[in-house]
Amino acid sequence: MSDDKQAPATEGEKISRRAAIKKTVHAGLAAGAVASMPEWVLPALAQGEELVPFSDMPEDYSRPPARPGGTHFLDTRQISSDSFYTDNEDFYVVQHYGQPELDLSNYRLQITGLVDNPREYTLADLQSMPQFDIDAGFECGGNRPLGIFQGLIGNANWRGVRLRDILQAAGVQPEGKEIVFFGGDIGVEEIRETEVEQAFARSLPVVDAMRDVNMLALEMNGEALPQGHGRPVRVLIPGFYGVANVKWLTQIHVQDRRYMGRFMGRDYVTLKKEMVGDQERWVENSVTRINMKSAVVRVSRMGNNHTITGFALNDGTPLESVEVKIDDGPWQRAEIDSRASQYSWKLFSMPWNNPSAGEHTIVSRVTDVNGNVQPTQDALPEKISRWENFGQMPRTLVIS
Ligand SMILES: Nc1nc2c(c(=O)[nH]1)N[C@H]1C(S)=C(S)[C@@H](COP(=O)(O)O)O[C@H]1N2
Ligand SMILES: [Mo]
Repeated sequence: MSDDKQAPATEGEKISRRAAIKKTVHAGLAAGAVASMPEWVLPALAQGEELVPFSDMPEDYSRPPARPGGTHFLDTRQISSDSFYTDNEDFYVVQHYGQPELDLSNYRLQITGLVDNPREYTLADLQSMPQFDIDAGFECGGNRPLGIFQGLIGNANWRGVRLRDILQAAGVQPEGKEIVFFGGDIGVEEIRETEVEQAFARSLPVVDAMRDVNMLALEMNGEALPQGHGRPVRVLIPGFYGVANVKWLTQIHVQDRRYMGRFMGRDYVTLKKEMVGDQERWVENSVTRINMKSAVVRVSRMGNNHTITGFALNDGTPLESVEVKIDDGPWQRAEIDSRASQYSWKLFSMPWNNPSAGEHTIVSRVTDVNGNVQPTQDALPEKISRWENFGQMPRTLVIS
């Protein structure tokens, strides 16, 4: 998957990669599904396939298309075996200070701080370096069932430069402990009754930053990174919540202490009860690695054969199983889509034949190879935070 040290793609190779990825993205669109409706109102359906509505979802639930400069949620009923790669136009969009338009011809990525060789890269410099690609899915740390049905999630094929190559070329000095990534988006924060300009920024300890899967991404699903997703360069830290993936990257700074900006130190911080040694304490932690989760997002039918579909996502720890439970029945193993890889989302599906009429509750749970099982909502650690919602999420529907 991560084709090491490959030469930059030729234009021809780029076009065929793009075509191959697009083909899998669009294969599931039924021709003229419901002619009078805009395409985004209803999820893609195969010939003869019908969506079974969830009764926990408003009947007219829909997500408008992504608007320039705005935010966007995926309608997770769109997630089917045909949408392993989320369309660039439909991949969720979140940012906190608006979307800066960087001038590509004058773009510079600065490497500063505790390094032997501070330097700047133009876009052409980055494009001429060895590239690799990786399938990675991620969600916003604020993703949740309530109201948005897990819509802050997506999965894509990313291509770019290995972050480690950049850090090694810079020569991180022994005192360098923390790598800070600054975006070109600037907001005004009120800190102690003082208004100060702040760039969006996140940081990683050097050991985390040096993982070989970390990327400065230039392409998403075979296309130049779209404006809303950080054009021309974003950070991609596979296995971490979306907040780690700094868009519109302009500076990488190495320092000898923790970075304490809003999105590391105050926001995207979870307060939860934890054992610290033998003491139970309330602990605040920055949102980092994705907590293992799964959710059912779609039930469809062809005649009386139903299919339950969902996703699992985690920090890259290999999974043992995804199971689905219908009402008070047994946990049944679902099939995990064969395109799943370590950091991609894992789509799962399970046939549900001849269900009885009436209301049903469906829930999934994922288990990793270390025996960790996705907990029910009730079994989650006590937490005061809107971040990191990974408990089991039952869905309800009515079979008529
Ligand atoms: N520069 C910058 N990068 C950012 C953000 C931001 O506000 N500014 N938001 C982060 C958050 S909170 C998320 S969830 C992801 C969303 O990435 P996407 O819009 O490509 O899905 O971007 C991250 N990167
Ligand atoms: Mo986020």
